[in-house]
Amino acid sequence: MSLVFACVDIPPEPWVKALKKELPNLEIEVWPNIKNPDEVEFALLWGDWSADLTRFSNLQAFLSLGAGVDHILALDHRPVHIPIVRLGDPFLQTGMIEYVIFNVLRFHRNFQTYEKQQSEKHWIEQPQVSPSKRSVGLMGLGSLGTACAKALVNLGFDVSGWSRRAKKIDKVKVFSGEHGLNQFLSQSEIIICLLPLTSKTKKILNEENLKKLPPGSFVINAARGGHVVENDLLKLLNNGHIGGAALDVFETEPLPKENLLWTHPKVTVTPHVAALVNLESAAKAISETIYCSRNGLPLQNVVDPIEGY
Ligand code: NDP
Ligand code: OXD
Repeated sequence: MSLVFACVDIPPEPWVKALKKELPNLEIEVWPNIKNPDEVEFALLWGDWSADLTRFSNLQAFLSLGAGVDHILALDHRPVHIPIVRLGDPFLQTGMIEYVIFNVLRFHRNFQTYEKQQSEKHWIEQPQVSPSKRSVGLMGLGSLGTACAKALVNLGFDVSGWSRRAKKIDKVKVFSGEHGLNQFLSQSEIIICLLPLTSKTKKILNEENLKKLPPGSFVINAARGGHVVENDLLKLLNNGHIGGAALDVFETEPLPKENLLWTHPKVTVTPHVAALVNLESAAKAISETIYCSRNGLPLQNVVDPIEGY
């Protein structure tokens, strides 16, 4: 029985080595060189991969090499009874907290303005607002959103969050459901998107919703490019309603050279690196899932295929 490694644009060798270290007896095949499709129990997937899934008659689980599973849910003719397991690696939280705090502080302390001033050799003091007077809103309060919300609370920010179901997080104002969205948006000066990409969250940051933010607000998207309608965002950046954006993910990745976001003075672009997957801890998490599956133990981080996350 084996695992097939099918992660687009990711060199397989280090992963094969790291997984073998955890599970020495695991047979690993690297896509597309599959000797025995009938032997494949686990498919470890990332990126825009496609295959005739009927070849894998003994598949036990789809494993994502990331926290997101939109790439797996999008597979043609995916057998719906086979569980999808997202990567539940605490290391992802560390990276995401760093990315979010860095960008929130950059907007909060006017570094976008200071960078412009430096390019023009202008010595102008900008006002300093107390973090308790700066409202920061997390769209998505799952494993990453909650970790970031707590880190922002610790820095003294006025933190709120929006999730599907109501929940309690100390010192965080939680809004939920579709009715909570308007209220959440209307009071968030910096929003951070950490939602999964599902049929309900796709294009959620469109002109209509972005206009609900207070004038001059900032947008941070570290979730998926499909959450933001890029042309709508550009329009609102250009008319000043949105004061700046930090974007880690895009409708098309890599971001095409001609995309206006690359050179927009109010946009910072990073190449989908907010929280990089760590080889060692991810290999441990994946191996644990394989161990549980093989031993009839309950799987953690299984995705609800109806909700899409
Ligand atoms: P989780 O599944 O743990 O959390 C998802 C959150 O979104 C939950 O709070 C959930 O609500 C909320 N949510 C889902 N659907 C809706 C909806 N329709 N309305 C309101 N809230 C909704 O995900 P993670 O925190 O682990 O990850 C979030 C995303 O971050 C990933 O899906 C991935 O796309 C992205 N990511 C990006 C990385 C990068 O490097 N740029 C790295 C890792 C992840 P509830 O709590 O009620 O269920
Ligand atoms: C993920 C990602 O989903 O890297 O883990 O985007």
